[in-house]
Amino acid sequence: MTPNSDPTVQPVPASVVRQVDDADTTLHNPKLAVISLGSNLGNRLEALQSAVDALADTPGLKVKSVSPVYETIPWGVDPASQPAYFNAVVLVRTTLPPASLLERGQAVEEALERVRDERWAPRTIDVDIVSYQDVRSDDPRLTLPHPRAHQRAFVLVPWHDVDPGAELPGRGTVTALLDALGREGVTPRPDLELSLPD
Ligand code: PH2
Ligand code: MG
Ligand code: MG
Repeated sequence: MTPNSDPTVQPVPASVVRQVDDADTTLHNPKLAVISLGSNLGNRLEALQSAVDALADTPGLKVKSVSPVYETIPWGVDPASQPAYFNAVVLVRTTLPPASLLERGQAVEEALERVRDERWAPRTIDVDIVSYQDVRSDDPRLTLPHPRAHQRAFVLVPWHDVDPGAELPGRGTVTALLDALGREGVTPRPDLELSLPD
């Protein structure tokens, strides 16, 4: 007997189906994570957008906001030795635990043909977890929050744009960190924009 030939089984109205679909994509008790994106090889804007799109396409994750794009001087290396970066920050809500979010970020890097070279070598894309809710962890595979985020204007400036009241767990407010650090080497690129997939 097919389900429809059973007189006790009523067809489900389309409006209810839609509600169920919506419910399926609504995350239960999601955590807020802050992700930094960087690129200084190839088509930098395209790489950042592809990373945003891939993150948005992750089950159990919703992209909440995407920051403006900044052109930034390479940090931690001789700035003359590398092309300038494009950086942005993405806020996400996710039910993925930190380790799974890290794995997803690495999968996105691999999909965008990131070559793992020496430390801080130029890269097509870098996907870093800056913070995950208020979690603090010194697990060497994933230190939370990111151990250098407080020193990096290329992280703090775009983060402040999308969440002016943000706090870096254990380090204070992003506003105070930015006041101490300054915005040197971080130039807005209002001519460029990342889109938030719907
Ligand atoms: N990432 C690094 C090292 N230095 N400098 C800038 N401006 N932007 C980055 O994303 C960046 C960096 C290591 O991941
Ligand atoms: Mg990095
Ligand atoms: Mg990284």
